[in-house]
Amino acid sequence: MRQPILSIYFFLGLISSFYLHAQTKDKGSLKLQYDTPADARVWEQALPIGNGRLGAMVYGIPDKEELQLNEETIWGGGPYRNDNPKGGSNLKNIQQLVFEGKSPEADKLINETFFTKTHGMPYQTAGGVLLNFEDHKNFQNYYRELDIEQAKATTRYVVDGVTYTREVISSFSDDVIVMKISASKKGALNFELSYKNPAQHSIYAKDNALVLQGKGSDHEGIKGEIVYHTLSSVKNVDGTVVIDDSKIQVKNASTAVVYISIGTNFTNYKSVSADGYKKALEKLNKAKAAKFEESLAKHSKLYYAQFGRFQLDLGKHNESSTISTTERIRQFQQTQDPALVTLLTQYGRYLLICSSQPGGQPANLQGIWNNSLTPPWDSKYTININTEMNYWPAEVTNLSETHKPLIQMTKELSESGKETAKVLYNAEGWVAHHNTDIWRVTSPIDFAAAGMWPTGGTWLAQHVWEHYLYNGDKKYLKEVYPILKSASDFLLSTLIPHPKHTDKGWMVLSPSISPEQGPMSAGVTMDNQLVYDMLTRTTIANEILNEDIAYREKLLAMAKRIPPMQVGKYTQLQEWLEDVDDPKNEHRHVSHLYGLYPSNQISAYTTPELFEAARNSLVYRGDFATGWSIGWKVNLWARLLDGNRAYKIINNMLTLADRENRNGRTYPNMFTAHPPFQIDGNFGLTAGVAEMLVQSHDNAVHLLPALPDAWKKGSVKGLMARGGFEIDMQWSDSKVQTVKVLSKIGGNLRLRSHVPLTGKGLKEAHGTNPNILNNRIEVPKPLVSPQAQIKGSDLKKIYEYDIPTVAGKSYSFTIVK
Ligand code: FUC
Repeated sequence: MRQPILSIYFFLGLISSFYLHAQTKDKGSLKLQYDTPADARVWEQALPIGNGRLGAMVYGIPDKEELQLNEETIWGGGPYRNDNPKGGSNLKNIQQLVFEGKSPEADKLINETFFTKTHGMPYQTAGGVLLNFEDHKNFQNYYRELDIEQAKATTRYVVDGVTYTREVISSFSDDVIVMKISASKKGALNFELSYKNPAQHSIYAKDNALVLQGKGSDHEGIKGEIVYHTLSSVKNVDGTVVIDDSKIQVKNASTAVVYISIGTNFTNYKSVSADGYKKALEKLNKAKAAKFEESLAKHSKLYYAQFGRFQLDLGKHNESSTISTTERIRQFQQTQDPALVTLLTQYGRYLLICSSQPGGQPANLQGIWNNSLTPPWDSKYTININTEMNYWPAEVTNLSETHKPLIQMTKELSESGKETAKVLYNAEGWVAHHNTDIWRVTSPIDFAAAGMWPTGGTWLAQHVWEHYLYNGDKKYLKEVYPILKSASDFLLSTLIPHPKHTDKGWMVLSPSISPEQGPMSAGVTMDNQLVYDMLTRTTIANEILNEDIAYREKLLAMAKRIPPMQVGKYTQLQEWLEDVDDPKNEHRHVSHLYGLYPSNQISAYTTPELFEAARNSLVYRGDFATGWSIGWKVNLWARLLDGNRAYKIINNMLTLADRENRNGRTYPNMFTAHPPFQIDGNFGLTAGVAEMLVQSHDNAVHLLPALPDAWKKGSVKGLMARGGFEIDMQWSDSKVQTVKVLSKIGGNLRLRSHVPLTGKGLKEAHGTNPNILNNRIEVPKPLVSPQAQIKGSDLKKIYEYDIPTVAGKSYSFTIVK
C-alpha cells in the first residue's frame, strides 16, 4: 500500500513545484510556502505568527479562514502555592530510606508528604476568529506563505477572476493582530467575522468592536481567575461594516483591515488586578489610526532588528525555493537540501523572537501557540530540560534580549521558591523542582519518579550566569547576584554527607532522581554537575563583584566535596553515583550529559577520559528520539566534535510528521514533533547548528569545531561567542577561509582553528586564556572503573592564537595558504 501513496505524493509534489515556481516572483529563501490551504483539522499545517505576547495560527482557508488565537497570560487557575506542610518533618526519614536503597518506600513517603493535589495549571487557547467568505469555496491559483524575514503570513487565491489577498501580522509595534484583506476588483469583498471559543465566554458589541470576554479554567481545585477580552474591529476603505452582538459583517468592500486586540487581568504571578478591557481597547484604537502599510513597515523593521543580526548560508539546492515546504521536508532524506536546514535553523530564531520578548512570559512547551484548554503536559514550563532548551539559541544566535523573560522568571522563582525551601527542606535559599507555571509554583508536581528533582532552579540559574558570559555587563551581574547566591544557599544547606563515602567526604543531594528514570537516589550525576556549576559560578561572580570572601571560600570548600564524575564498567559516563547504567537503555533524557552540553565540564582537550566516556554513553543511547532529545543530541555530537554524526541526527529531525508517518519529527509548518508538537525541538536544533559552527565554552573560540562533510562551503554572520565576540566567517573546502570578529566588550580573544590563520596582531597562544568569560572551570579528575577501557580520542589538529581586543573594534583573519 505504501508505494502508491508515495508516488501520488511525488506526482502532487511535481505539480506543486511548477505551480509555486510560477507564483513566487520574489524568491526569498526564508519562506515557508504552500499551494494548498491548511486542513482545518490539522493545526500543525497552519502557520504561526507572534509578537512575543500575542500569537495566531493562520490556516489560509479561502471560504472559512481561521486565526487561532493565543495570549501568553491566559492560563488556568490563579495565584496559588503547592507546598505540602508535611514535607520538612519527613525529609530525614526519606533520606534514610534512600541511603538504605529502599526506593519504593522512599517514593511512597515522598508522594504522601512532598506532593499536593495540584500538578500545575494549563496554558490555554484564546479561541479563534473566524472569517466566513460564503462564495469562496471554488478557488484557483492558491498560494500561501510565511515570510520569516518580515514576520508576515500571506494567503492569495482567485475566485471568479478576482484575486483575493490576505496579509497578517502580530504586530511588534502596535501589539495587536492585523490582517489586511483585499480584492483585485472594486467592491468584491464580502465576509463575516465571528468567534469560536471552547472556554466559558460571552460575546457582545461595544466601542465599535466585537468583544469576546473569556476566562481561564478552574483546575485541580484552583479557581480560574484570568479574565480576558478579545476585541475585533474592521476598518474599510469602501463598502459597509455592520457590528451586532455576534458578528461583524463586511459588504461590497475592496479592502478591509481586521484588527484583533487581547487584554487580560494578569498583573504578575501574585496578582490578577489589571484592566484587560482597557488595555485591549487602547491598543486597538491606536493601531486603527495608522495606515496598514505604515504599521507593516514599522512592525517588520522592529522584528528584523532582531532577526537580521544572524545570517546563515549552508549552500543551495536546485529549485529548493520552488516546491512547497511540505514537499521539501518529505524529500529531504533524498535531496539533503542544505537550504532547508538553513530555513529550519532560522525558523527556530523566528519562533523565539515571536514567543519571547522582554517584559513578557518565557516561551512555554509550545512557545505561545496552543489551540486547546488541556494541552499536552499543560503546555507549561518543564524545567528538567525543555524550558532550558528553549533558550539554548538565545545568546549564540544573537537574540540576547529574548533571554530576558527566562531570567525574569528565574528571579520570580527565586522569590517564590524560598517558601518551598523552608517548608520541604527546612533550608535557606530557594528551590524549584521539575515543573513550574505562570503562578511560579516551586514544589514538586506529578509523582516522585518524575517530580522529585530539586535542581530545576539550579539549572535555570545557569542561564542567568550564561547571559553574563555573552554580554559581560557587570551592572547586570550585580542585579542578578542575589539569585545566584540564594540558589547556592539552598545547596549549602541541603547537601548532606553520603554515608557510604564518608572517607572521601562526599556531599550529595537526596532525595532526587536522574530526570524521569531510575530509582530514588542520592548524588545523581546531573545533580552533582549542576551543583558544581552553581557553587563555582557563584564563586566567580562573587569574585568579579568583590563580594564577601568568607562566603566565597565556603562555596569553594563545598564544591570540592561534590562527587567527581565517574567512568563505569562499560566505559560510560555514569548516570548515577553507583555503576548501574544499562548500555541498552535508550531513554530520551540524557541528563548526565548535561556536563558536556550545555555545561562545559567535559572537554576533548582537558578531560579526555570524560570526553570518551560521554561519547560512549551517547552511542549507547542511540540516535533516534523524541524531538527535543534529537535537539539535545545535535548539540552533544557537536560538542563531541563529530560534525557528521551531528548531521545524521539533523537528518532524524527532518522527516515529515503527518498522518502517513507517525514517526516523523517535523510537521508541515516546520514545528518539530515530540510527538506531539513541542517547540523545544525547534530551539534545540537551531542551537545545535550554531554549535557545529562555533563553540566558546572551552577556553577558546573554536571555529568550525564540528563541520559535516555535507556543508563544505558556507558562511555565517553574527554568531555570538562568550566574551561578547560577534563572528562572521566564510568557509570552503571544509576550511575556514576568512573570519571577522567584532569585539563588543574588549578582552583577550583566543581563537582555536583547524587551519593556520593569519591577521594583524594575531600571535600564537600561550598559557591560560586571560579572558575568564570563555574559560572552562576546572573539574576534579574523574574516577575511572578498573574495568573501563579508555581508548583516547582521535582529534583533529588544532592551532591556537591570542589577540588582545578593544571594545567596538573588528579584527580580520584569513587562512594561511
Ligand atoms: C518531560 C519529558 C517528556 C516531555 C515533557 C513535556 O517530562 O520527559 O518527554 O517532553 O517533559
